[in-house]
Amino acid sequence: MQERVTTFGFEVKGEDGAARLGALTTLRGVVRTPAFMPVGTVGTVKALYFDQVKQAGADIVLANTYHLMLRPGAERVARLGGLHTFIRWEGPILTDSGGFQVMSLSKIREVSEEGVRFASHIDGSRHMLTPERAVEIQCLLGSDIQMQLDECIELPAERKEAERAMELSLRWAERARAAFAERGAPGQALFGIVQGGVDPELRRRSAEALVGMDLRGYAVGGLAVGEGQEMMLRTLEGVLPFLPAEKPRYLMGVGSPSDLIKSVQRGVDMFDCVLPTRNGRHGLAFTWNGKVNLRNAMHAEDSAPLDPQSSCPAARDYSRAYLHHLVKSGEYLGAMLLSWVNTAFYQELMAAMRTAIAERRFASWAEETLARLDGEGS
Ligand code: PRF
Repeated sequence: MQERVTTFGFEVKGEDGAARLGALTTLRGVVRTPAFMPVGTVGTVKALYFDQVKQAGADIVLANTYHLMLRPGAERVARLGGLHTFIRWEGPILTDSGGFQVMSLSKIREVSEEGVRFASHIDGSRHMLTPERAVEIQCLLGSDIQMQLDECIELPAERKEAERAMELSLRWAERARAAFAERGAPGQALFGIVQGGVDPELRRRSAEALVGMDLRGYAVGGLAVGEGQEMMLRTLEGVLPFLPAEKPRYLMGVGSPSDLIKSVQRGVDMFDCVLPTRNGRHGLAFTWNGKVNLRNAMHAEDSAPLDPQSSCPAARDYSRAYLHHLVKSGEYLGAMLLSWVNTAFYQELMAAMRTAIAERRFASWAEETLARLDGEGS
């Protein structure tokens, strides 16, 4: 009989330069890293069955505290057996804390020491999210990895403003840690989030303080918010040396294939992003030869598939002409097939990175792949 895993763990199994090959162990299964988490904001990876998400190779999905607390409500999900049962995904789930989504979705919001008060983008109802309530909601949902409540500011920002939000996020991390120590189930994990804008000194202070709290993993937040890839990578390079090698590192809300490759090369282990599914719904496909815009008339009579070598039936068996027709007609199936193509491509990309790290040829693989993907314009 297999031994039951009761604790959360992370193991670095191989390294190539700063890139790491690892395994994150949760109660609900092992996550191979570097990992890309498809985004299942409201409990669905849009336009896909979870069977497809699993078959594409995803070990873990992300869901959002903000959306689920508003609808259908965390207490209701708990009464229905928790999020895994409700959505029928048996693997690990990471939930974001809501701080970022309040900032990007709710037009009426007020940040105070206590937390963030906001009006729902759905019906205008008023809600309060505190670090403690964010932990409580994530416990009710039953996610395997929880994120602390943080404040992600818009860039560009004044240093003073970045410092205020970073320090507030640290005080919220401490409150989240205390709440999680009381409520968190064995086997669950709470991650801290490094903030501090693009200021290396603020980032270092944020990272060091969080590391002092001895959390299970560390995320880098506040990036990919308009600063550009070069600045994002420079900021990342300034943060990662202050994070412990033996803990997982998660870059939130990133990114394009080239963002992923360059961030893995710098030592990131986990990612999430709406790009593959959102682009899929908008008629854009990711392939090993770059991005393909299926709205383009050049595909109207092209009977070739997107990628005859792909592991994904949608990329391998359907003509570009048919995909073009579906997208032009605004058909649901167009969104479904392209979300599938892109979700599978992102997983193929992560698998290729893991192989390249294991075989210690990441640098040459990255150079070749980035040249090949260059058509994507990221
Ligand atoms: N904080 C949280 N979630 C996030 C971000 C953040 O800064 C980002 C920024 N790219 C995406 N998702 N909690």
